[in-house]
Amino acid sequence: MPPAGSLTDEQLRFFDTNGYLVLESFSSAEEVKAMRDRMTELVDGFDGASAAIFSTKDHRHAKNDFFFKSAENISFFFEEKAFGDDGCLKQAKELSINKVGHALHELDPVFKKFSFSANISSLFSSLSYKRPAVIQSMYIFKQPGIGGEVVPHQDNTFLYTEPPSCTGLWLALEDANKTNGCLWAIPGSHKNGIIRRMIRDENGTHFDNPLPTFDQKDFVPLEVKSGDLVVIHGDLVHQSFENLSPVSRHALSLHVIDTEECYKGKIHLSHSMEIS
Ligand SMILES: O=C(O)CCC(=O)C(=O)O
Repeated sequence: MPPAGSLTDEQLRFFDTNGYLVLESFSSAEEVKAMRDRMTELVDGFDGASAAIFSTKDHRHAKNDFFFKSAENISFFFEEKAFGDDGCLKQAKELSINKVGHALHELDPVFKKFSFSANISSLFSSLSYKRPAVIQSMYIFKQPGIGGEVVPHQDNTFLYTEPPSCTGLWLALEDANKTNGCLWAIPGSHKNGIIRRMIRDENGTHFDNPLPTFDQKDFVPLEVKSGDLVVIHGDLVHQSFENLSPVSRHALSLHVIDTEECYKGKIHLSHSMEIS
């Protein structure tokens, strides 16, 4: 049997038309368990203090160095709604963390094994990448009751290369559905190019264009099972809603760029790692 990442012509056509693709049962139950268990250990070892809040609504995390330094380490970010009026966590730290990132692929053996597996490598061969490199990795919790929304965006806005080359990989580590905050995407939206870019300069970060209003009727839910992988074109408009349900929705997200001809110094590459 060909590796799970080796795409058929039909899958490539679907990806080209829609800008996303779901690869069912990409990861085994053992692989998923290994990553979930490892994250439990990492959270156990987290002191609960050295962290920032992550919010895609106001991008407050991008206003301090903690976020940018996290490209080189394993940092913890809290949910916006994790804190009470007294400034203390309302629940245990393991139910308060929004995500952990962004160098899990580089620094942690369990996440490294997945990120550089033969399946991932064959996926990027199928997508005709010449020198694919993982530029960031994050474990997203989408906590029960408080899991924050992720507003509509394109990954190329944040991980810009010339020409654009980012592909997102989103591995479900639990079943994801409309109730617990699955991904939603506008099929075909990747055909319209990049809407806006995040610019980082001496004044901090800003966007070159405002975020347009999208018609929610254009989004389709990407409901998936644990172990399924969603492949996301860098120009695909996607989002996820708040998780108000009592069930978490863990996922691992990797972003991969092609370093062969694309990189023009716009993003910090020193912590990207090539997929052989
Ligand atoms: O997990 C989510 O809800 C959103 C993740 C996402 O948009 C991404 O990884 O690009």
